[in-house]
Amino acid sequence: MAESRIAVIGATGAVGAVTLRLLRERGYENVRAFASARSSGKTLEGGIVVEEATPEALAAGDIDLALFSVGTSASLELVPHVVRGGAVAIDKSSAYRLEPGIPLVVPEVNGASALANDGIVANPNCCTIPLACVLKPLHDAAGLKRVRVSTYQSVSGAGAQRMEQLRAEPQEQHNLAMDWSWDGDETDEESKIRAEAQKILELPDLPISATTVRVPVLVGHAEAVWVELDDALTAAQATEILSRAPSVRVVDVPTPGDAAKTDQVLVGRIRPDRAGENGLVLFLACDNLVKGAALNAIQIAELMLGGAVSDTRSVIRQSAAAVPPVRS
Ligand code: 2RA
Repeated sequence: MAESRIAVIGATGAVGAVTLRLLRERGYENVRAFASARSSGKTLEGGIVVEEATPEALAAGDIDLALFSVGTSASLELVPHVVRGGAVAIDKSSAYRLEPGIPLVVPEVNGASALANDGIVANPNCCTIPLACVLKPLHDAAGLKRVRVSTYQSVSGAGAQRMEQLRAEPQEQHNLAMDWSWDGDETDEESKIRAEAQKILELPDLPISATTVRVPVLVGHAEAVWVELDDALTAAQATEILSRAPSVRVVDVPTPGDAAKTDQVLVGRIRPDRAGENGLVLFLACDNLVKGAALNAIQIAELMLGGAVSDTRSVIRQSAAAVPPVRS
């Protein structure tokens, strides 16, 4: 596993830096860092020198797994080139998440789907990942009928620069924000959470309504979640189910501060929803840079490295010509 040739693209961003740290901690040695021309030549922690992420460099054929944490337009431009070079791309942007035939993967929920890829696996939104980890075991136990979610998202979700801005900002100026693009009368973050959760859970008709809010917290996204179930579950039963769920830890009061730098989704405040039938309310918190982004990508990579990397790569070679077209 350690000899696999791994590239981190977007290495100088908030998620890229965490990806490199986690790869180092997990013993990967053959790791390269790519970023824009502006950061090329910079030496990062661990002594890795940043290379420029050009189409030619990525297509050179000396990368097995490419972990992308760049914006959507950069992913659309660069991912096809690394795939052309024979690598599997695990992409954190929203470029490919909802493309039919491209797996959108939370390993604890639908990990097997990662192996059926044509060279691209999409890494979900940082709110969708913890939500899916919590919804899946509840669905398996009692059937999900309806989900409502309200998020409290830290500024690190908007990038390293926004973290610096928050650090420099006078406390009196701290405020909430809804700093996403509009998708009709929702933010695109709200519509992403719905569409991605439906795809990952393979429940295309599950009604999901989200309200997304940015809060003046550096790291860690939190979510209040209201679920309506087909069959009744008591809060105690739900607690028991969630305490056995992979990557989930039940605590009394989940907070971003407690979730920061941990690998798990913290879930708590599990109680009946007094406003609904067969309803439960819960609160979760997760490090959006770790399980919400970098760790989830590495876990997807490890599914391939531990499973069928040779099968996967042969699928890639056969289908290199079928890489989705670059959208402008
Ligand atoms: C956010 N979901 O927190 C995004 C991460 N890019 O805004």
